[in-house]
Amino acid sequence: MKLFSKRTAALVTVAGIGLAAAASAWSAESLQDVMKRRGLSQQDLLAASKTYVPTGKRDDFVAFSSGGQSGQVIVYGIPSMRILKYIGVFTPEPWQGYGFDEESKEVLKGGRIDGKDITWGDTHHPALSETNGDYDGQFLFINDKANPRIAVIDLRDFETKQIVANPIFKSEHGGAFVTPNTEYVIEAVQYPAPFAKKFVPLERFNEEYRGGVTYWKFDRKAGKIDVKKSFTIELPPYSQDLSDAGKGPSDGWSFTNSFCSERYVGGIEKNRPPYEAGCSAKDTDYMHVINWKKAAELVAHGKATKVNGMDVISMNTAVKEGILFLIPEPKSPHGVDVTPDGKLITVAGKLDTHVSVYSFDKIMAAIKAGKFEGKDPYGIPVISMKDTLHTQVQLGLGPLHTQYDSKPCIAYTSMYVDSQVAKWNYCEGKVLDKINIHYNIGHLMTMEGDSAHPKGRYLVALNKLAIDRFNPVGPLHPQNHQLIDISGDKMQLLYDMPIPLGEPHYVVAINAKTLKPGIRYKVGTNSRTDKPSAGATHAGEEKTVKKPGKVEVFGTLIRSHITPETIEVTKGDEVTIHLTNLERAEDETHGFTVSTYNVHASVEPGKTVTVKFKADKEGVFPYYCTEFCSALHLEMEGYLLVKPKGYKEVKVAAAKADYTKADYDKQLKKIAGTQAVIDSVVGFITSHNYKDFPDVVSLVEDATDQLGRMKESKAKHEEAAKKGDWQQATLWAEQVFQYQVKAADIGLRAKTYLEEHGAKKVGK
Ligand code: K7E
Ligand code: CUA
Repeated sequence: MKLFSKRTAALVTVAGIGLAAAASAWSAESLQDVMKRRGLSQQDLLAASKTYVPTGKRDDFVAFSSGGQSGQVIVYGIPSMRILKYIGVFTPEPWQGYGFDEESKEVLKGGRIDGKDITWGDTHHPALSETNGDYDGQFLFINDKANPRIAVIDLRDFETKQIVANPIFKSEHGGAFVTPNTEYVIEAVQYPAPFAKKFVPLERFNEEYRGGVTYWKFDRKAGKIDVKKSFTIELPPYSQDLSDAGKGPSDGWSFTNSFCSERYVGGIEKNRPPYEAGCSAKDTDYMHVINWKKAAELVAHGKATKVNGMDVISMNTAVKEGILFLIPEPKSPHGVDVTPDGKLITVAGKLDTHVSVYSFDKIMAAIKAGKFEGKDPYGIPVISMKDTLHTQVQLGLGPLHTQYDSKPCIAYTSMYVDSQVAKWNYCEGKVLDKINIHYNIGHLMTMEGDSAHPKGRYLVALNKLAIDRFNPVGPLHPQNHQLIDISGDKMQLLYDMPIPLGEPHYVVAINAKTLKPGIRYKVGTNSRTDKPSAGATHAGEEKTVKKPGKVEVFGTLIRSHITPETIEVTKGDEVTIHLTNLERAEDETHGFTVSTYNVHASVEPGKTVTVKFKADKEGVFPYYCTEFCSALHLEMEGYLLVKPKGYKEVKVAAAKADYTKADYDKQLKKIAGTQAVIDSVVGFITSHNYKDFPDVVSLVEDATDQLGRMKESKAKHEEAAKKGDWQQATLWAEQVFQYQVKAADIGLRAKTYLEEHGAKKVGK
């Protein structure tokens, strides 16, 4: 009873004071006043209204950005640019317990290279899974450039499920890119190196250093990359760069850029001109054109050789079988982007002012006719640029990447040196508009802009430098993602978003409605494998199993209680604690830590998590829930007692508090009062059409569950009262009250929801 009168009173007071104080400032200040006070223009206001998402409303698109060197993925909404989540991928992420619980440690183990943990990642290119060339919202892939790895994230729970390390590459850049039905995830080498794990002198660069493209087979059903069915095509030691898969008419083919096809080896220490000079000497590099469908067949027919366990198709075989071709492309290209209809391929040369648009039909015609201008030093046929070009358009300085609009023939290209985005028409080869970027744009991204059906509307510029855009925070600046409205003829800059996690190379955005993430796991799920956890524990089945040198706890978490409340072990024991979150309620996550043992877990509703450590120091170690989950969150606690070896139990009289019948009676009054409030809330809910609101239905289930737990405690306090044990009676009565509080809390949330969503009274 107290609780509610207090709460309601507090609400009234807060609102009252707020209104009184704000009345003058709030109601008297007009939009014009605010504009004047804050120095805002009409243009600013327009931009603000295009990005503002009112409380309770959601964004239209969800973006997945690489988190750069953090090894994470940043999730944010568009147009609000509100950050929604950081997903731990290649590196530990404490909040989510990623890299702290045993389940996620297993995932990170997949990213070990030569047996060593790598605790950072140079994440570059996120890619969403596709069905028929369109984003299907099921999976996200991302690569690590420095340590050639690819990660798989399941978008049902936004968790990383798998990391695979490339066994033959020493670095990679062009990943992750998917084929139109996510048959493969493409990963290309950046810096050529010997495939074998051995020393080869730089003097043998041309002969023994190699580039390549790996096609990682994705098993959609398993939600995992199938390493055994993956393969690599050996390529010349040109620095392969980005890739894109063909779609529609070009499905089955993929395109990979390169730079430094000069095969230049620097070494100013030996008086040789530096890499950057030697690697950009020629006017052209090569685009690799690969028939991956046929390559997969060749592998199936045993035409590949195993290198470090990976199936590799040699250049010789690739040439002989007609699956590999080269086309010159302008100087040091960066992006290669297939148009939504799959007919054209746009390449931007960093050191050329043009974008070059190649025609897939023309490429195929040249191949069919056997019309080549020559061969490269490795015998790969070279198709001439002029035989395959659809058009070239002069855009400006430092063109890098291209994305497409929902409007036909419209493309956007980033220009690093000019710090601009160019809007142009690739069918007619015309520049339409340019906008300034702050500063030095790298990638750019339109909504679903590399899919078969781009959604247009917004463009995000990913800028390499922010310089003067934000409040200074020292020499290391935030990164700047700029949101641009592309719905009209002229591009309009809407918003600067500082990203405090660098360097976010690339981002993909999907229609928010396509994503269907869950809100809870089936009770007892190991979220990383998607299978029932061996540590899964249901209510009432909690136990501690002791074996020599080992203690294994099967525990549960539910507001506001950790079972067990005491864990007793002996110094030197290996302690394994499985925790199952029994909550069904949305957003009722519990955390778990044991003081000073570097243990942390995040246990979302239904999940089972395992932490493991050696109790190598004796003492008393509180453990507790690390998420503010309920009014009694702080009381969600327990003790790990690590006893010295050979410790003899001594009987210590338990401290006894004094309770009287009066205390017990007070409790009963409190319970009765609270029950009255619960009844009124229940009355409100059941007199409305709450069943039409799934969110409320799950709240009601949760509240009923809490009330159901009351029975046992009630029986206990009544039993104790009969015996005149007022301590037991008073405390078990308190427990009943705690269940009431939780039920009431949920009930009130449901009531508020119904009021805010216009629930209707049902027939009486
Ligand atoms: Cu995608 Cu430089 Cu890694 Cu372009 S990259 S900017
Ligand atoms: Cu559970 Cu705090």
